Amino acid sequence: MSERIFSGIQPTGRKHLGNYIGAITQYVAGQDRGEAIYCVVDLHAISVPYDASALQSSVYDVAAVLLAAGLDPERCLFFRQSDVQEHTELTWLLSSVTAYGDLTRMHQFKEKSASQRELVSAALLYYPVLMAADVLAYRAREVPVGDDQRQHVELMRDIAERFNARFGETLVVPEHRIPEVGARIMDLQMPERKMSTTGGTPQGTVLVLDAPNTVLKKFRSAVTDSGTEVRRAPDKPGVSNLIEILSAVTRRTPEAVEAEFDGSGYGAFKTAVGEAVIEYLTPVRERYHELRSDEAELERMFALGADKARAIAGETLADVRTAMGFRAVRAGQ
Ligand code: AQP
Repeated sequence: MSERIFSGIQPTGRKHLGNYIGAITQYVAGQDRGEAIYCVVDLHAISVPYDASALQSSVYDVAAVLLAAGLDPERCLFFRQSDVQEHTELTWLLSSVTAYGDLTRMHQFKEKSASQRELVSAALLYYPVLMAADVLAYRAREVPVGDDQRQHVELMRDIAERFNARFGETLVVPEHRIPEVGARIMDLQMPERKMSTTGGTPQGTVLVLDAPNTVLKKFRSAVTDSGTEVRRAPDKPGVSNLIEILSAVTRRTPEAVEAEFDGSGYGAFKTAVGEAVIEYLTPVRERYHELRSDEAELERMFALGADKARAIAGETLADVRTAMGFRAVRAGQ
């Protein structure tokens, strides 16, 4: 059987270039490599303050972005996390083999809990256990993610290994797949921080659905440094990031980008990166609007996906329940 691949993405239409290069392009490529399973992780979205009345709309937004990028429900299994209740039950069962201390050490928990003003929810702490349940429910071998999710995938490996050691071989221990170029796209205004939905600057965050002139403006005002050379270096995070972006969107090596722009100065280079990104994102933006307008079709796709997902996750959950000493409860029982 071909490799099973699983990844999830949060519901928002404000997907940025980091999400696109680091994760979404890998999802599309995964369809040709193995049995690809992707889901919109709406249950993860409630770990921070959110607008309940806008949640479904955000789910449709991200679904349309993914389909516009090339996800094809005929070639992958694509569903909405909250439609498959097995994820939540498995989260609780896996929490018994998850170390509390590990959860408090997760970078994402530390950063996001520090930025919450009113409530640091237990859901924020539990986020990686739910993510482990997402992947382990499908016995996926490969998890395509950006570099910021490396620690969460390490944790889900520990959870699977501890479960198997305690209750017998039941779960597949997954591995992350992080792209060589574009695994960590940085904010254009603060290139020492990753481009981010919640933690970045608006001017330094390029959205997949930004209008072309907005994209160009953001690149033209990108922070560089006082030098003139277009080359990667630890003391040139802004220029290094732009080289990485151009390399990813034109599918060339960073060395080839450096050679092409050798001696051309930052102004011309920034404009060239902006124009290449516009060319890269325009077909996605155009397809998005068409797909987003048909919510009934998106719902139909989610319903089909959920049925297939439940069939797989239900089997795993039954095995986990049995291994842990519970009655199995399979569909129809
Ligand atoms: N800057 C980035 N460069 C490369 N990849 C990135 N990813 C996120 N930021 C970058 C990857 O995108 C996928 C989307 O995951 P998500 O929708 O669950 O969002 P997230 O991981 O929480 O990242 P965001 O969108 O930046 O939100 P914030 O910062 O608000 O948490 C993941 O595979 C991620 O690695």
